Amino acid sequence: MNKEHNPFEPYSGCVVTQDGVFSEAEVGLANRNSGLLLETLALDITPTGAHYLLNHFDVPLIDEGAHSLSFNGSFNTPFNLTMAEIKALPKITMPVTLECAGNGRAGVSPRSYSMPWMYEAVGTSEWTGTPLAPLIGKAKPSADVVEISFHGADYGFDKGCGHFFGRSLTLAQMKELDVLLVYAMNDAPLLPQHGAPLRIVVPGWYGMASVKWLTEITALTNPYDGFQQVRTYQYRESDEDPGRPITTMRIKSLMVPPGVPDWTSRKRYVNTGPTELVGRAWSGAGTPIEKVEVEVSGVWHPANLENSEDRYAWKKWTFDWDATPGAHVLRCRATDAEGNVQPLEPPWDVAGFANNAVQVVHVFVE
Ligand SMILES: Nc1nc2c(c(=O)[nH]1)N[C@H]1C(S)=C(S)[C@@H](COP(=O)(O)O)O[C@H]1N2
Ligand SMILES: [Mo]
Repeated sequence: MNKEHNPFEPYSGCVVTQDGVFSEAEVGLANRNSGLLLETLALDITPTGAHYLLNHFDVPLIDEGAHSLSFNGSFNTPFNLTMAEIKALPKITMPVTLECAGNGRAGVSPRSYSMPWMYEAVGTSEWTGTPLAPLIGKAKPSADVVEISFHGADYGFDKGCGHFFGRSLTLAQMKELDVLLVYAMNDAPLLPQHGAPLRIVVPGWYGMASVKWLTEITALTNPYDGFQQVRTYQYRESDEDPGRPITTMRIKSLMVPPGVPDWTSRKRYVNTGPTELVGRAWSGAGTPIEKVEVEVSGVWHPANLENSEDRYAWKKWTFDWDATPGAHVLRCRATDAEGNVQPLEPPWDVAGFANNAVQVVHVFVE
């Protein structure tokens, strides 16, 4: 494959979308990039098969026995590690909530033409691996290094530009973040679609930072200019806006839709009487959740919030609802310890990134 050649040019710019009407290409993306089953929000840890997926290109099928990770670029003592060597390093397991920065895009109007997530691009897994910082320390970045970049084995095209998926973090961000080099998810080897045999997990950040199918870690003396770093994952007001990088997850909460669904509309049917509403709330950078509120047909009530020591995992909340007959609209809203609160309407972004507006669930009680 000639990687300089681009068969998809010229890139025609933005595609016009219609609210609530999804193109064949968008449905195709949604079929490949499955979402969390909202009923599994009742569980602390998302069953692996119900964890959302976001794969830009094709899933690389990598032979673990032949795979190695290279630390290269401006390191004073560069080296390679085989998977066996990585698995022999100090091992930790950490529950971390990952959310795609595109989560909620389908609710932003006008909708950006991309993966049309509604609420379900989030999940929490027990990630097992070894802390990355000691390995970066061992490779010794030279004095003029400003960023560390992470490269995936997956190659493809976006906006007429061919590239391997890659992301970077500054040295300062590396110090702040508990980045983990991960080879297992929920006590089992990583599945191909989640990055086998090796990925990173960047706790507290939106998912794009957690590079899968990791092949190389490079020390850079200039900021990384890879497509997935500079051409996308930027907050932008308009197409002309140069943008501001997307980093940590915004405060958000979701609920398990109560009762039973109507097959296609997903509207809910609930029996009259006591019903426990259950959900999760999470925030970026490990900022604690302060409170969760539930709105039932226009009135907000405080929910019970469970304590937990896991800084980077979502928190459980519950609310005892005495369901009265009729049609109701349920919403939930979280606030974090820094006073950030979920908006009632989607925040504007050209690409529909980081929509943390409250979830709306329609129920019919009888
Ligand atoms: N190499 C590579 N890494 C990647 C991606 C990708 O397409 N290629 N997608 C990113 C995005 S946008 C997200 S949200 C998470 C999703 O991780 P998951 O599919 O394991 O849930 O992986 C990130 N890492
Ligand atoms: Mo994502």
